[in-house]
Amino acid sequence: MKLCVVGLGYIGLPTACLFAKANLDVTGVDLDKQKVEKVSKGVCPFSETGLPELLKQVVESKRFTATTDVSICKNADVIIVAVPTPLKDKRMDGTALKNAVNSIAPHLKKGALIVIESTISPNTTSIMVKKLLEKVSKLKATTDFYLAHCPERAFPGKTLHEIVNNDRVIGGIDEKSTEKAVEVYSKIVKGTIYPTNSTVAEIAKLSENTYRDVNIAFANDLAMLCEKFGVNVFKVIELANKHPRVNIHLPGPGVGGHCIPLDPWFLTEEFESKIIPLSRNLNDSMPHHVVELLEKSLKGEKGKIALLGLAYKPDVDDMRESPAFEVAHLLTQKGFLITAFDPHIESASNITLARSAVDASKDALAIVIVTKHSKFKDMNWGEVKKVIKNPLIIDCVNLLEKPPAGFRMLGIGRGDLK
Ligand code: SAJ
Repeated sequence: MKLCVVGLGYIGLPTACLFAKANLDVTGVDLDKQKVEKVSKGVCPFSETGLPELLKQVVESKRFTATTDVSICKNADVIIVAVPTPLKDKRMDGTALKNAVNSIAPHLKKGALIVIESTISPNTTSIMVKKLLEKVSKLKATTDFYLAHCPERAFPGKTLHEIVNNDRVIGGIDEKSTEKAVEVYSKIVKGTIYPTNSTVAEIAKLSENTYRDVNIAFANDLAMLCEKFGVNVFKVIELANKHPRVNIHLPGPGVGGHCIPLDPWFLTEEFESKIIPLSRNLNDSMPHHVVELLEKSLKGEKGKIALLGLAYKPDVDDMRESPAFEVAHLLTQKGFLITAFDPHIESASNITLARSAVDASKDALAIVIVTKHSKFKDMNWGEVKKVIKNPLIIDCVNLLEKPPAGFRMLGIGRGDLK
């Protein structure tokens, strides 16, 4: 079985390698020449647990090759599309998806199966993609080719493990398409595969991330309530979650990443949701709350602020949509000077980086902890105390139970701290 994966990113590349490992003949296609050259030599273009070794293995065994030439799809029995679907004006930007589908369609061979893995708005598969494929290929969906949506659930840092072991929802535009897609994914997925139609699959995927965003918004709301009532929200959540059917999420400085801040908006394109915009806007307001906490303690004094953490979540080097940048932007607007330190990040555009937390804290008026990196847990606060100008910590991620010796501390949801 010949398989093409169009889009060799965080999802496409691991997926291609897993199919090659299952002994399919796999060709990866990407617009990025550099990336194709690197991948063709078995060099992984980004960090992901286990992927560099697997890529090397499948390139050496000649099960996987990469090219920029999409006409290679003419031989493919299966074509998987895993290209970005970013957000634009609170709607899905389908440009890359349309371009990918348009480039594949002229080479579509009869009987081929096309699978869209990208996260997409409801009905994208059965309307936009289907129409485009039929128009350009002159072939007819369900009689000449098969089409399905197979959303991914890969947690960055554990992508390979999750692609293989997580349950999977697969939705075709018709029964045959669903059947074909289930047959293909059974070659790499050990989790249970749940067949459905493409619209259910699209909405199920978006609902997973929207569920998370709405629950994070509730946690953030609860955090501000606990600040008012002078209690520790993390204690409240810990105890509430002792209930067998309660799973309150955690508050934070905002919601980052390339999925959670985007996917909920895909659901509101054609539907007037009440809770989705409310939750999105509440989560996006959290950087303002961080600044409020800081200004309350500094009483008008201006100067340098040390930002600890730039990544959007703990122990990754991914900064996409990270709330740390919104916090830095708001503080800069208010006349503060920002120096950041993140142990997982060497360079970041338009922000001054320090080589250590102590360096960042030199002469600082406060330290704002924005990412709960494990490496921050064994911080040498004695060293920080020696160089900081004003020993104040704003803990946005519940890194510290109580302030280190000689420091004052405030935190999101930490109404117990004065
Ligand atoms: N966050 C909170 N409070 C929480 C959990 C997370 O503030 O209780 C914040 C994080 O700090 C981060 C953001 O939300 O800034 C997103 O974090 P995340 O843990 O949801 O991570 P993602 O976006 O990397 O992964 C999500 C996952 N979706 C679900 O857990 C439902 C993952 O399984 C998906 O595969 C991924 O989105 C995706 O690709 O859709």
